[in-house]
Amino acid sequence: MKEQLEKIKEEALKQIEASDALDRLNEIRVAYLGKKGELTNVLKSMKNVAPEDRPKVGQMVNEVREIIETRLEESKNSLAKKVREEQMKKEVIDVTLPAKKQNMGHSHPNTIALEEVERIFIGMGYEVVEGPEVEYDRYNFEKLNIPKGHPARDEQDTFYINENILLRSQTSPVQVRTMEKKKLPIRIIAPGRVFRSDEVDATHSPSFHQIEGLVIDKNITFSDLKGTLAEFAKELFGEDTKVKFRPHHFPFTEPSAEVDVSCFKCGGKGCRFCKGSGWIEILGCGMVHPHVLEMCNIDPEEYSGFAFGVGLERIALLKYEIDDMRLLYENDIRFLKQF
Ligand code: 2NL
Repeated sequence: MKEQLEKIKEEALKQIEASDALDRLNEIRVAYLGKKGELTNVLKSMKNVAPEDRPKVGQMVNEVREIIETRLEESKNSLAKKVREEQMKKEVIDVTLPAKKQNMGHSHPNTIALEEVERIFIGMGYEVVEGPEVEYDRYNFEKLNIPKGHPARDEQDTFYINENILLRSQTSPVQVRTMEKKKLPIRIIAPGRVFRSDEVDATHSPSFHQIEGLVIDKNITFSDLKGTLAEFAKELFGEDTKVKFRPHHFPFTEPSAEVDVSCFKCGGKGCRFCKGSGWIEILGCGMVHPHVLEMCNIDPEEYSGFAFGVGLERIALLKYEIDDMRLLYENDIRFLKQF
């Protein structure tokens, strides 16, 4: 009996020694100490032991059980410690590793151009004003000297919501609203989305952006308009930029002009960029028509003013030498990344 117990003990300890997983230790516990385990079997066979030897054998079984239990516990603890250490090693964070590069976006070229234009006019004391994209016919046309039946309505062939409400074809209604509030003098720019029934091509879109400017005060003359736009052109395209005012017609200004800037690519000699002319058209402008002032409750005898309108996309295309307006709306990352 003694040898048998000794053998069980040796065998159990050997297995414990060799085991390298908590699961395995549990198996050993069941195999030796469990209900159907080896030690329990020994106890069950006590009936074959002489009664006077039984206490001694019982004690020996208990000793073996204790030794196996102790060794199991020790092994369990050291295995758990090893597992924990390995886990700690695996999960260690190397704070000296270079960080992942953040993929930062940036402003759209339209926005960069808009902020540039705003910066220039804010520098000259202008305020930036915004207004609704859905407008009354009255503000978009009537009060700008474009009554029903006027040919200028066809040119700006507009999206109507109903007879009196439409998607604005220019940001002038923002200026009309500002004039109506009657806080003079006025020095504002009105940037925003406008709508015209144009087919999409390299230079047209049914929705684009405009920046209009308006100045109303006493003694404002065409010289003020020329000086202001000359300064704007210099800031936007470079110190050497010249401006040229060509007579034009708009219903809401009188006199009216279109403004060309000297080509910033060739300096005016003529190149592919300016199609050989040395000049690039950038905006329309004029002195606010007296009738427009009257319709906005401003006395044209006392006040005068000038106004202008620039296409934002046109500025962005010129400044960044983009040859197709559609690229500005497609939002292809490969294109946008370049600005
Ligand atoms: C263009 C250039 C322009 C204006 C816009 C304006 C606004 C008011 C009164 C008078 Cl409230 N004028 N805006 C003036 C001249 C030109 O835009 O090519 N437009 C079709």
